[in-house]
Amino acid sequence: METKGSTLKAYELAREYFAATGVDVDAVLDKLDAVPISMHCWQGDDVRGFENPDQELTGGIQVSGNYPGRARNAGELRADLDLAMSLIPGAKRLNLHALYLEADKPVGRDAIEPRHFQNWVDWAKAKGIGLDFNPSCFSHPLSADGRTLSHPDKAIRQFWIDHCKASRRVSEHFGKSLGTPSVMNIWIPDGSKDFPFDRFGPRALLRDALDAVIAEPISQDFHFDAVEGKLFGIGAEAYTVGSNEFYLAYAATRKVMLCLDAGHFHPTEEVADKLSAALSMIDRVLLHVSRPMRWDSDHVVLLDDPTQNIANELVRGGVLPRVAIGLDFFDASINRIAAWVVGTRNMRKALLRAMLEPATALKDAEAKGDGALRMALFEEHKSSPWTAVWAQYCESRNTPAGMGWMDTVKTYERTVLAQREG
Ligand code: RNT
Ligand code: ZN
Repeated sequence: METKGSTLKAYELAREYFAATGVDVDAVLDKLDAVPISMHCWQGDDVRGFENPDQELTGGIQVSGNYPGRARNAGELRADLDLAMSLIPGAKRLNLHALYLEADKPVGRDAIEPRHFQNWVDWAKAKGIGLDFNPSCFSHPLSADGRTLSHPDKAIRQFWIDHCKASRRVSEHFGKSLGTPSVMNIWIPDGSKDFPFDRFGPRALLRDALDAVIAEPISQDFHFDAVEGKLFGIGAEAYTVGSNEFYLAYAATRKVMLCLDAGHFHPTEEVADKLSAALSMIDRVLLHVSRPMRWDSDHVVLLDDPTQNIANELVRGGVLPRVAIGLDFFDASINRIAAWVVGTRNMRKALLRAMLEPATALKDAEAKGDGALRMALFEEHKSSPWTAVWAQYCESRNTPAGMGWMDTVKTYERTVLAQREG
């Protein structure tokens, strides 16, 4: 795609504007482009996967909507991802769940192997992107009690331990095959609807189960373990075994990554403030960038304050090398590819705006205790010509700036997605 003359002109003016605040825009764009964002496969098919088409989604998470065009198999999902990724500038990864295996006959979750994901690895290799992974501890008969790694029955607990161990081998294989470590995130739905008598017992079981899962060392050249806490789930309102405090302490003592999902806290809490807290003592964090709305933790990411605040912290704190950016939303009420494109582009827009901040002036104002100046600088930055930089960035990376990408999605909807009914 040629950069349009008007885009270039606006960019040059913007570059001057930012240069005057001490920001080198060309350098920013190179830096921005290299930050990987891990897109989650599960937006494309409503978290169903290919293990068992009849298995309903469980685990206290819910997808609402039945917009036509859901990907029904791995081929369709990869085609949809190809399209979405072509409309999103910058480095990307794909985050897979164990549910997205491809096998001729049913495979127990405790028996999944790297070969069941080889098509994904080949696809990722051809695209030059990395893969991340997740054991799937939900949507399964053995998770029906609402307990997995903390299940009181030793045999069921062991099944989920074995699933997580098998998942680590898949994750390691991703890292070895693609030359970039896979981040494997463990999220479990364990909890209870009403007040439990015993809150200690299940957490002791979970701690020991996780210790068993990560017992075998795997090189960080290939694989990282991450653990994701949560405040509550649907049907698990009173108690979540894997709460944020539980995993914060777990990650700090076991030296694994802490996963912070933007939708997993009390409504007025923001993940942005937790980054500097966690990263003061923990080496690495995984983000699930998402948007909570009432009871739902997984609306499509907007360019809203919570998202911007996260990006600001990553850039201001210089912690991008220690934070893996993943997305976690699922909306089945709109075109699913558009959901990916909007959410992923928004995360990158937020990073761009953060990188364009007048950091020197802000630091200076803060050091001098000049609160009014700091506030004015923050506010001025909101109406800075960052959109001109974004447009030039998109066009220089062969992705449409502005609304241009929507035509492509609409055409694909008409010619491909609409044929998928039935
Ligand atoms: C659930 C967690 C978890 C899942 C995905 C499918 O509340 O956020 O990350 O959304 O693993
Ligand atoms: Zn999540």
